[in-house]
Amino acid sequence: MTFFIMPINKRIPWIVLLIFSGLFISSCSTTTTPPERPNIIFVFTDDHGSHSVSAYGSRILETPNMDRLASEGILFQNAFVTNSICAPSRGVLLTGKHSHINGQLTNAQVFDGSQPTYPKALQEAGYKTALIGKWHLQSDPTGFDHWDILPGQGNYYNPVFITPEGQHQAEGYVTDIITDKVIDWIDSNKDGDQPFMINYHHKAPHRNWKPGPEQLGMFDGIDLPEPETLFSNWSGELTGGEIDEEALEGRTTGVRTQEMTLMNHFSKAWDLKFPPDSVMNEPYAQSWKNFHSRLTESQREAWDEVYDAYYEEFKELDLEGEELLSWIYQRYIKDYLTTIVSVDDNLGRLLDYLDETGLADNTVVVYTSDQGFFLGDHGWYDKRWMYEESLHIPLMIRWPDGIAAGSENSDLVQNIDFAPTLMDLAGANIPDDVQGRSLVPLMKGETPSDWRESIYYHYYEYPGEHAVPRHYGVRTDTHKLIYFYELDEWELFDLEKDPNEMRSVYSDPEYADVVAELKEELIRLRDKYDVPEVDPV
Ligand code: SGN
Ligand code: CA
Repeated sequence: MTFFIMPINKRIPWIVLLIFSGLFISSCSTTTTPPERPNIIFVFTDDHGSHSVSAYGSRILETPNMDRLASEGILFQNAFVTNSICAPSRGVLLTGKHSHINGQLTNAQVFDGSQPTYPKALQEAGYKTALIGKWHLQSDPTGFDHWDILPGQGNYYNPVFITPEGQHQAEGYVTDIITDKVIDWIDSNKDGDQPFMINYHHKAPHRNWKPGPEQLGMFDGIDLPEPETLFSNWSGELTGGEIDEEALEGRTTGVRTQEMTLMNHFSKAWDLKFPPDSVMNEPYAQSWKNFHSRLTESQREAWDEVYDAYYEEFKELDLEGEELLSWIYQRYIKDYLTTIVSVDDNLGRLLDYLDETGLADNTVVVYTSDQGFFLGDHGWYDKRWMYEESLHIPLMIRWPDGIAAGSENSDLVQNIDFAPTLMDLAGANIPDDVQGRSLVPLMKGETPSDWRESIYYHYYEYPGEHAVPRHYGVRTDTHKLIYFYELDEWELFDLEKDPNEMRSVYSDPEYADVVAELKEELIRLRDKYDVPEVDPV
């Protein structure tokens, strides 16, 4: 990897130019009548905020292979989840139904794998199906001819995998290993008489963001741009707990009481990865020690060389307040981005493999994530909120035989649409009770005239890690109304005037009509999606 930077000024964002080495193969594709049964590769990352993808205008990273996928296919500008947390998002992916229907409301439940899912529908339609990587649904996968999954959250280094035959441990970095397994499986199944569909599920970029051996230290000596809202200070984390009531006017209790600030809820052990001996009394110390001791000797040497230096810098600088937050942000975002660099490199490896084998033209490659993520926005990490950073997901789809290169779509699409889309591509029957809609017409630039004009969202995991209160809401192209129902508190955002959602205008008389309209729309959506009156958790 080579990259150059042009620093301008510490407070004005830096321009960062990352030039990635490696082949950049462009293919000229034309729209032709699609063959009936394409192969499908569903690339699914864990917690990938789209503001770290250059095709979405990221200011902090170049992702050449993701960009290649977008420029050779279609990029969806307005793709969202229904419930911004892992297992629920996977339940939605499999079923095409909201959490209250598929039963996966939080990460705590065991997924009911006996219900209809798209992998089963594809199997019935004659597809060979496989799942490799993160699963997180506690029950064994159903609907897959082959599966090889990480237990729970899995490990970045030397990960254990579970298959129907039992467990095995691989040596190396998880993103490389998962990709090797995916390419191997495709290679052994590409010449059969069945089309294939594979779920290629990464662990990255999930917390606690461990760089692979090739990415260790790759952003050293560079200052990455800070998000505009890094110093929101909504829980008084920069002012000794004192909250600026005026700045928070109209905001609900949850933003003050959440536990996801880089300043106060970032572990020196687990998140900053200080040497295990230096953080024995810190939260997560044991998990951190466990990780450190699972590295091979050469992995540990390479790791310690880089991370010991960060710890020394931390001690030497002895920062406080905003300067300390800036320092933590740099450490956080660099670790986070290194994991994405590896995802991007491995995506390139897969795309090259598809080119070399002649599979590229009639293989649909979908790239998306189980939810978005706060990348220091509002001083936070994690997800869960209906706010843009965690609600929005990257979504790019390439299919040279079926999608015109360079397409873009800005309709409101949601993860309930994945299952019906994949069923549609495979020529499988889409059951009437599936709540999403196929994206295939949108992929061809033919949005149906009755396409949705608003989306429904509902987050349930409270009490829970990071203390985000339960809420549901509606988002249109221009506004978002959120109801924190256990607190009986509302927020309304004007997304055109306030894209960072800094100020709720719920009580502003000028927005009374918008509030009334959106409340009506929320009732309509809850009715349409059969949401029970009483909260199902
Ligand atoms: C872990 C993380 C949390 C994260 C949840 C859910 N803590 O518990 O920060 O919110 O996963 O993430 S960690 O100490 O284990 O890193 S999810 O993507 O699986 O829903
Ligand atoms: Ca996730």
